[in-house]
Parts: sequence; structure tokens; C-alpha cells
Amino acid sequence: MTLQLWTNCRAATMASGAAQPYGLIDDAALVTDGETLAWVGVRGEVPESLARRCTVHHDAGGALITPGLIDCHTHLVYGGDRAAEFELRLNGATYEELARAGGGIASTVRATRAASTDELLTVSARRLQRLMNEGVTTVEIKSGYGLALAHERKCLQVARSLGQNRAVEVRTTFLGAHALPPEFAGRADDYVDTVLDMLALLHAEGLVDAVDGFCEHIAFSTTQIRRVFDAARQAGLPVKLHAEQLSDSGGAQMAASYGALSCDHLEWLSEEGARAMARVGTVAVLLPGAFYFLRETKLPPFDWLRKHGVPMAIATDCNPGSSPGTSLLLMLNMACTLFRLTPEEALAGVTRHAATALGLPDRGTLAAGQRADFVLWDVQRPAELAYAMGSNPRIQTVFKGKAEGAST
Ligand code: DI6
Ligand code: FE
Repeated sequence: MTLQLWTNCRAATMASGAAQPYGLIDDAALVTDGETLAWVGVRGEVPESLARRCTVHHDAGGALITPGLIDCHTHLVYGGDRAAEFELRLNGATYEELARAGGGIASTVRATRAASTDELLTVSARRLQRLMNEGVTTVEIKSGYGLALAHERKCLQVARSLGQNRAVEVRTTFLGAHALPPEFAGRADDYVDTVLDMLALLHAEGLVDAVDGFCEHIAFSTTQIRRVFDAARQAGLPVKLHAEQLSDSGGAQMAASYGALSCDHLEWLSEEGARAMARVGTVAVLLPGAFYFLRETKLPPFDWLRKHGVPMAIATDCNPGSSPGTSLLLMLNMACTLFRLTPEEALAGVTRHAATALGLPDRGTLAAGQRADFVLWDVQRPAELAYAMGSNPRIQTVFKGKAEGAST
């Protein structure tokens, strides 16, 4: 394996418990060994034995280096768009009214079912590219707009192929329990039977890394989600949950009882829910894009999350209905402005804690033994990443030790 040395940079290692904010190292050096970081520290302290073996030396030109960004919650494989619904909402209709009237998720299900694999691949690749342009090196993609075996399979296959031959890793999540498809109207429990069948088949085909559900009065009850989680547990798959987005249904406690990787949204989370998540290390995935786009007013309970030590991640929730965006940097800004997270908490939310939310301890910080996924930014201070709305200061991404082309 070739060892490569990176110098002339500042590094925001995001290491847990570091003495400096952001784990900042001012005059840093990174040594990569193939796909892995072999050493990270102060430039003057690179062990001589390692330095000697470095065959390539990169001058980072004074860049700030952070871990590769991780978008741990997206629905980016879908057909169509919901711009018309956006207009209806601006004329007074609510998200829930539209959902109940057969619009909302159901309309995206129609468009997704009608789309071919190639069509889905084309539109989804564009969205993924936009995330990558901002330094995303790991992305989670959920199914949940197919809601029937052939279409859930199609979406997960598209997600899998998006992860091939690109400088990004895709983790797939089966979200069969996202909404009730029209052919099952009034028969939610029967649909859950189908979800269990789909899960078994799609998992056997190697298409599923984790299982999610939408626990809400417009979607599925905790009792119904429990059946899905029991099947996931039997299959040895981790679970996560869209919980307490529009109301408090006790989803977070239920998910925590399954050792869920994350509970996501959480605007209506109770203190008991936060305690339950803290007990098992479930990450709170906060989605400021959905909060913003739906013009929610109820903020997730940050004080309880902080008080009980629940790690907070930030993600785009990229989807056509509640967060039609592909900028994780903008989410950093919104996490600070709308959710009052500090820029350091926000950056940890798209690195270290996002890795935990995906059950991937091999990334999210810059440290020896971690995957060599990192980004060079044309900024002085890490806070600029959250501060400068709509700018993209990425210079270069390194994915599994390999330097990719400069920013587009
Ligand atoms: N919650 C959300 O915000 C998205 N899915 C979910 O369970 C919205 C999905 C959509 O409106 O298409
Ligand atoms: Fe979502």
C-alpha cells in the first residue's frame, strides 16, 4: 500500500473529547495508508518511520480539512416532484390535508412507480452529485416511494447502483412502512404483512442495510411498527424511526427499546423519549430542512437532548414533499439559525454523530484507523461552513484515500 502525506493544512478532526473545539489542529499533517488514515497530528510530530515511507506528498495549500460529510437521512430516489403541492400549500392547504386527500407521499408513489429504473437513476444521480459537490462521502438512501415489492426493489437497486463507481458510499434503508399505498386503503395491518414479506425478500437479495418506519397518525402506529422492527431484529438488521415529527406518539421510546440507531425529526419528543434514547445511545437526527419547508413552529427539545446526552446528527431529509433540497451545508446553517445549535454541534452532526446514526464507527472523525474520507475547504475557520449561506467552499474530496477532482 502507498502511504501518502498531506500537509499545509488545518484539520478539524471532530474527535470526541478533544481539548480544542472541533478537535482543531492548526499546522496539521495526515498520513493515509491505502483506504485508511494511518496518522493525524501536528506536522512537526509525524513519526520519522512513517514519513520515510510516504511516496506521495500533497500540499493542501492552507486548506481546512474536515472528515467527509455524512448525510444520514435521505429519500433521494423518487420520481416526479411536488412543486404543484408547494403552490397549494402556499394557498392555504396543509401538509396533512394534502396527505389525507391522496396527495403528499401518495402522489410521489404514483410517479415513482411510473418511472423506469433508468429514469430514476438519472434523476437520483443528479441529486447525489449535488450532495457530493459539497463534500458528502457517505449517504443513506431510503426506499419508501415504491410501497410494492417490484417498486421497492427498483428503488433499492437504484440506490445500490448509485454507490458503485462513485466517490461516495451509499447505505440503503428499507422504508416499506412509509405510507399506506392506495390499494391497501383501510387495511393497514394487511399492508404491514406485505411489508414483512418485502423485507424478507429484499434483505435476501442484499438490498437492505437497515429498516425504518414512519410512526405518525397519518402513517403507522407503534403497534404496527413493532411488527416491522421484530422482523428486522430477526433478520439481524438495525432499525431507525421517523418519530414525533407531527405529534408525540411514543415512537422514540418504542424505537429505543429496540436499540434503534436513530430517531429522526423529533419535534414533539417528550423528555421520557429523550431519556429512553440516551439510555441506549440512539442518535437524534434533526432535519431542519423539513422544519423550515413545512414552516413548523414547534422546535425539537434541544435542552432535553443536551441534558440527557443524546447525540445530535443533522441531515437533509432530501425528499420531494417536506425537504426538496440537496445542500447539507445549508442544513448546517439552518441547524444553527433555526435550531440554535452551535456551529461545532452542527458540524459534529454531519460527521461523528451522523456516522453513529448509521452504525459506522469507522468514519466521521480524522484519526488513525478511520477511513481516509476527508474534504479540503477554502475556509479559515470551521464555523464558516455553517455561516456562509449558499456558498460552497469545497476544494477537493478524498474518498478512501483517493483524491478526487477539484470542486465543480
Ligand atoms: N417524513 C417526512 O418528512 C418525509 N417522510 C416522512 O416520513 C416526507 C415525505 C414526503 O412528503 O414525500
Ligand atoms: Fe425522512
